[in-house]
Amino acid sequence: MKFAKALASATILAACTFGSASAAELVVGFSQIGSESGWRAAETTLTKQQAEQRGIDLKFADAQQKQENQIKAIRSFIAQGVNAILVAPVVATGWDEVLQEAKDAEIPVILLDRTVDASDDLYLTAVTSDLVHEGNVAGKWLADTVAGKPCNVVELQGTTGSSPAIDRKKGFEQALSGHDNLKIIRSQTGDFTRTKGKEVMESFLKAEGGGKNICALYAHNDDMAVGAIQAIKEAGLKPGTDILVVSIDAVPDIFQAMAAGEANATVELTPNMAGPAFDALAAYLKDKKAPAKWIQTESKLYTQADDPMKVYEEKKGLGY
Ligand code: GZL
Repeated sequence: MKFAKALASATILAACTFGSASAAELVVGFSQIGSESGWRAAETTLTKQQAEQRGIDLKFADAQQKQENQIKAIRSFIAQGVNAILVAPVVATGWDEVLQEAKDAEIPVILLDRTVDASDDLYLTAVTSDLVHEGNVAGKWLADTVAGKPCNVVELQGTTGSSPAIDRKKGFEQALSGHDNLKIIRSQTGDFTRTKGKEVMESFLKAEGGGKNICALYAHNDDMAVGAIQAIKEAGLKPGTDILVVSIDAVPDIFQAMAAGEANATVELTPNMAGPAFDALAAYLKDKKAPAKWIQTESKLYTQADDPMKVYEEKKGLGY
């Protein structure tokens, strides 16, 4: 049965890959977390573009940041008999049962940009960056920048229980170990959003002498950093000089902040996770050869030295 189903999908795929108008389209369900950040919105835009270019009929479901909505969407995709399912899992736990249901229905699942604490035989592959490495790059940049001077750091964490929040924290702390001059004095989730990032930064500033006790902010994404920059300015301080700002994603707006001297560094995360995912799916449906369980995307450090306005212009068109 398995092979027959795969053969059917491969036939559909082969036809639509070669653009035969008569072939039914490959149907793929996409359970997206929501639109909590500029990066997330770009990932959605690019996934839809990639599907369109490949003649894939994409069934899109926005979970509004709720795992139960993602689980409902995956069950609906299974009931529709889609050929494959993409999931960007909002948190790392609680997926075993629904992923097993997809497996029992012989529908391959591909994880996008976040991982899950489940056996890897429950998904075809995961397309993500090395989230620990991203935190590491950010921490190393800060350690090199302060160069041994005492520096109290505040941290805006991503969504509680999500793999980026867990791993970016881990990588950052690894980079700080051995640098006793660097100390994380406050750490709290800003849920990857600008609004929450601003709110939590306001509370950090209030709690730390109006901010004079804070040397640097590490935010798990640029959107929280942009919100925090607003809070730092409203507290009468200069972000980027009074308080160094390092974050992750490399969305256009952080380059505008860098150009204004209000942010210092960001680690790039590509929003095009769907391209590698659809390529892996096509290969799998064609010859049943399972891809590696992890397709890793690049992480690149950008600082104020990298002509931020030029990068801003380049990125503006890429799905953001
Ligand atoms: C990381 C991704 C994160 C982005 C945020 O892989 O899941 O989710 O860094 C987004 O901008 O909210």
